[in-house]
Amino acid sequence: PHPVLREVAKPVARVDDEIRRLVDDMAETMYDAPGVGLAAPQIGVGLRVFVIDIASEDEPSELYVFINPEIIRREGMALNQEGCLSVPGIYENVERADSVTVTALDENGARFTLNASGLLAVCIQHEMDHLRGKVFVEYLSRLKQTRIRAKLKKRQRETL
Ligand code: GNR
Ligand code: NI
Repeated sequence: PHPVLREVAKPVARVDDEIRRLVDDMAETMYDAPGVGLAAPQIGVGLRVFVIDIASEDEPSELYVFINPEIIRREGMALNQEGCLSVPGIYENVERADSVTVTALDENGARFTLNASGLLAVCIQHEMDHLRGKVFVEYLSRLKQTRIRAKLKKRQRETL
């Protein structure tokens, strides 16, 4: 429920050492969680930055860094189960584009364009939502959202 998750992230003005430190910190946080993606607002930083690594445990890690990303193509529709590090333990189906093309800057400030489908496309859209202050549970019915809020509150009470 932290308000930073509802805020619209601001573009990065310059990809400098401070941004590279942020990216390192985010990658470490994502791997430690563990998660397959992490957006800057999830660690309280309101900038348009996210990292993704969808490699499975038996594969070498492959970190994608997205700075000031924009989705420039969406195609098809697919229903996928999603989770979120900011909504721990909740997994629900969300409908999204099946494949997307995204353009962004990498950690060196170089522009790249990527075609993505499958889990990578899901993650890119999930992280893009974090940058506009949206969390995946907002796609669910009011009833489900109310139940999820109650569940998280109950768990918080029990872990205090
Ligand atoms: O770790 C994560 N797993 C995941 C699974 C399905 C769809 C999206 C995700 S992203 C999530 C990490 C996260 O919360 N990123 O914002
Ligand atoms: Ni998330």
